[in-house]
Amino acid sequence: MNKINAEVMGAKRIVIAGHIRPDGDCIGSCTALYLYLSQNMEKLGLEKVDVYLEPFGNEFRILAGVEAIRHSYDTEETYDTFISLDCGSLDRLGNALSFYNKAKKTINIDHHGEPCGG
Ligand SMILES: [Mn+2]
Repeated sequence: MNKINAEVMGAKRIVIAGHIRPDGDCIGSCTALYLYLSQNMEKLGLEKVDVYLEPFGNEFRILAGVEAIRHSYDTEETYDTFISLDCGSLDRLGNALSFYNKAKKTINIDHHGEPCGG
């Protein structure tokens, strides 16, 4: 978490996104980071934190924080810092690519060694 704190230093508006057709590790990692950041906004100096993913099955609704996930992409919105989780390549960001393109800083946290389908 110290690494995360250092990386988001100076960020005001953060958007979190994962890969298209999100699966459990994508949804779980996005909600975990969202919960951490949104619960420490004052400490981290943040003004806004949003998380976007494509729609997913109800079986994932048991995960903490899923209610915060936005499915309707407001592409007019801009964020200074973009964080992608569980997404090995830009072509798997889907509609979140517009946030990536407009962000001043982009951070990728992923367990895939190279772009793949997991
Ligand atoms: Mn995945």
